[in-house]
Amino acid sequence: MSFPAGFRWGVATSAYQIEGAAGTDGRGPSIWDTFSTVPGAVASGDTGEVAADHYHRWPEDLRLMTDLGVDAYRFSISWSRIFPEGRGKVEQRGLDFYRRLVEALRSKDVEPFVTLYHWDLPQALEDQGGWRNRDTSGWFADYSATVHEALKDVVSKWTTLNEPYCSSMVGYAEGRHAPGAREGHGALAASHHLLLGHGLAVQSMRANGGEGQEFGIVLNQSPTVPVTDSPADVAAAVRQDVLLRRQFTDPLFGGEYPEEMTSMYGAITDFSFRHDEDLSIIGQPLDYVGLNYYYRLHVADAPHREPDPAKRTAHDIGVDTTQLPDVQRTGMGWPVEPVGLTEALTDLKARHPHLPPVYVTENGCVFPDTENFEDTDRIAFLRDHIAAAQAATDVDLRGYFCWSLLDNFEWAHGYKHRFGLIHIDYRTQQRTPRASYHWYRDFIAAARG
Ligand code: GBH
Repeated sequence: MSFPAGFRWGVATSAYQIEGAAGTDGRGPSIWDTFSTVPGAVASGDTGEVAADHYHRWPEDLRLMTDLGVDAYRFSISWSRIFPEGRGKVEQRGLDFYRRLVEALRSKDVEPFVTLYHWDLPQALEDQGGWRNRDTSGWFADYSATVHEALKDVVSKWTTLNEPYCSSMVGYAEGRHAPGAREGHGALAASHHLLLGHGLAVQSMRANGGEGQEFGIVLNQSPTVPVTDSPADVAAAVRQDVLLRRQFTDPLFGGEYPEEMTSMYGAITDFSFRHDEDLSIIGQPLDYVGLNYYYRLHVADAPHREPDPAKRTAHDIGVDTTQLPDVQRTGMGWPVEPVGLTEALTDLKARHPHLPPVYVTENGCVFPDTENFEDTDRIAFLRDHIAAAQAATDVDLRGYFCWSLLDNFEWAHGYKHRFGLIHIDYRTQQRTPRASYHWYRDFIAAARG
């Protein structure tokens, strides 16, 4: 395989999943601190309170990254370390932590790719309605501008949101993520306010100047495949695609929301949270887009059996997403289909010919054997997916980030599923590179030639 000069090879993490130190240096609680203590919300009652203790052990983690040979590291900033109350008083110790990390990365020629929001809203803002509240968009822009001002001399790649689909639909409609709500209208409003917050944040950071600054967003992109070519299944696939992908990509890159949204949520038809001026803010040009790929969705029509509109959520669109093709599955139950990564990349480019440059900002897996140090299934997975990314030849692909550097807090699954190239012993916090770590190191070295 050959890759263009300057192609970035990286690893990715996120704040709540690895940092721990939940009460340290003035950090305020986030919705994940709250949610993970709700009985039954997270497997085994796990929380991110300690996680991989990266807040204290980052120098060792940086050493492991340097030995791995990556030239880019994607991580997220914890909003509630910077603003413990979400807004108002700034916590300087939070900014100092990220400055130390970023300066150390730079000194090792690892470029920081900062994500400003990876699902951990300050609890104080959730108490004021969270992403249902339009004001949260502005507070996110204020927070982003504060971090940008503090780090713009050492950071040039700024991602606003990680997977807004998960923040709104998994958090406010399905209720499987924080804040654990099951709503219709509220979840759709959350989606819109996340997009608006993205646009306002990019505006305020751009206005803040700085050299070589680039702004983007990261989206999860599961291609949708109807299980038969019946009109009902095909229509179900369209609804699913609108929900997961086009609800975000159409306004971001096409300047408008999908027409289908006005009818596909049944009784949920009030979109008055969309103001006329919002689309131009949401759709302003970006410098890059990050794409996360894990699996394709195989879907069938599932006519509503529950007609009570009061019980509808924004996730309930008459689609069965539990259909599985006859292929290998990961430890998460996700089908292994590298071709889906080629499709995700080419679909996005086909729908939006003026798409900015693209990074694969997350790709990775767990398997029953990935608890082990000899994680051969993961090696095959990564190799095949990197090849699939490269096969999307019409896309201006600039880099690939493996999820994840370390084993970490896998949200509602707690610590059970281990996505790391590096194993963590959670009793001792000992780090041990797996076979996949050594494989990725050799692969990167060979790809650079
Ligand atoms: C990514 O999301 C996340 O950005 C990252 O933080 C995460 O660790 C990684 O995936 C691996 O999962 O509660 O079982 O119903 C990928 C898309 C969407 C996959 C939400 C998990 C909920 C799983 N994710 N989905 S479950």
